[in-house]
Amino acid sequence: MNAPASRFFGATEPVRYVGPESDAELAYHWYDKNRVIAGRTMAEHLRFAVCYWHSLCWPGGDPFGGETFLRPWMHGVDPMAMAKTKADVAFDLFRLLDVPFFTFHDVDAAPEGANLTEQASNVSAICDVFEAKMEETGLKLLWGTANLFSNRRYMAGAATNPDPDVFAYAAGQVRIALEATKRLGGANYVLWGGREGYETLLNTDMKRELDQFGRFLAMVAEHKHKIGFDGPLLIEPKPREPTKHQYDFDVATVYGFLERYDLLADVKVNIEQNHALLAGHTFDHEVMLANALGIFGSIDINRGDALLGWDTDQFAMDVGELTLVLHEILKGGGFTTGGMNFDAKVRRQSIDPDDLLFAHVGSIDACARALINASAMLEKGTLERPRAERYAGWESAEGKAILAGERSLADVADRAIAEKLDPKPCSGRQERLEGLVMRSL
Ligand code: XLS
Ligand code: NI
Ligand code: NI
Repeated sequence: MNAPASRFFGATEPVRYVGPESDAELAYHWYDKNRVIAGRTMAEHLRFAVCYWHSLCWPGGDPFGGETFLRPWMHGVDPMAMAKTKADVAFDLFRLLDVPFFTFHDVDAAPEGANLTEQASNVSAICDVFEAKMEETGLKLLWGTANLFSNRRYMAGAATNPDPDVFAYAAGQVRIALEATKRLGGANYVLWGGREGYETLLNTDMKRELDQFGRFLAMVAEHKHKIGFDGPLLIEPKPREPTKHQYDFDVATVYGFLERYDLLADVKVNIEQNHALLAGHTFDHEVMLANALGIFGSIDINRGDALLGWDTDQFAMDVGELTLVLHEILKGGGFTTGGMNFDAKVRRQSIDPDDLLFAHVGSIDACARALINASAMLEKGTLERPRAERYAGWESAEGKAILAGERSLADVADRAIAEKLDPKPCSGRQERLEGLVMRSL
């Protein structure tokens, strides 16, 4: 079983930190995992995870053409043997990248069962394999999840399906995946509702579907407590694709949903860059809002393409964007159970095995540079000082009294009259702030 893994990648030694001056190509120039920044090592801050699905399961197809990668473990006759070979290659990838975590869907890792009994036994067999490899390497699971969107039974949704039997099948799959995540010591459990939405309102009862979705999540939360899984459940907002409209549209929508169905104690969000863009937001907008609402959990790190309107899941390389995101994450106290999961895939022409290594290494370095920048910005107060100045009035006794509920509308209005208030507008200083950020990169 080990032979194919060691032969898949050209590189044999784990990628190492060489410093920014070095010309070595397959090396970390910024990610120095043991370097301490603001009290934590870079590895502890960034908590990188490699995902199974895009890196090990995606064949390189697009709507106009099929497989380009021809991964050896995807071409065989015995699905369990193929899954084991895939696990060998996966753990070799994790070793070469020297990252602390991985993530997977049930069906990425194990052959999909023809029924739930077979599903449970396949997942359990792969958990045996993972358990041994995790023990041997010290690798950890950032999160597990169930794929409730690829199989045709889920074409009209999983929890939001018009058929309660599909809801039940989804419950069965989530129970297996949640228990596997607990068994492997996973830090979180993710639910991305890829088909929890609609294609047309003509056949849709939205109120009913939302109630089903709320009930499903409440059942997952109940089960999480029942089995003693400590990590949070994470919903991954995305506005559309594959459906025309998904109920977990963006952070704001998810917050309203969690509040309505009384799920705020158990559920947070896993925010993804490309999903933020599809929702018409920036990545840092979604992180800032999740922090403001107290539901920030984790990050799926990738990027979209300015000219393509879908979830292209490219490797994130934009240090400027990542700096602003890490600035918000650090400001909120950093990751607790969450981390940065590479929900990203190489382009379909990147057919060399080592392209997978270069992709992760480049993006890891981009995140590391962003962390260094963001931490320095926070320390200097690059954005925090002007922000504090901008809102200084609210720190006055009167400002605080208004917010504390000690003034009525009439009180406030009367003061405006009595003091003949004539507030002077002040500059928003956008370009000045943009210059400060640019100089921090
Ligand atoms: C799809 C999602 C998916 C989730 C896990 O767009 O990003 O990959 O992260 O189901
Ligand atoms: Ni994702
Ligand atoms: Ni996505």
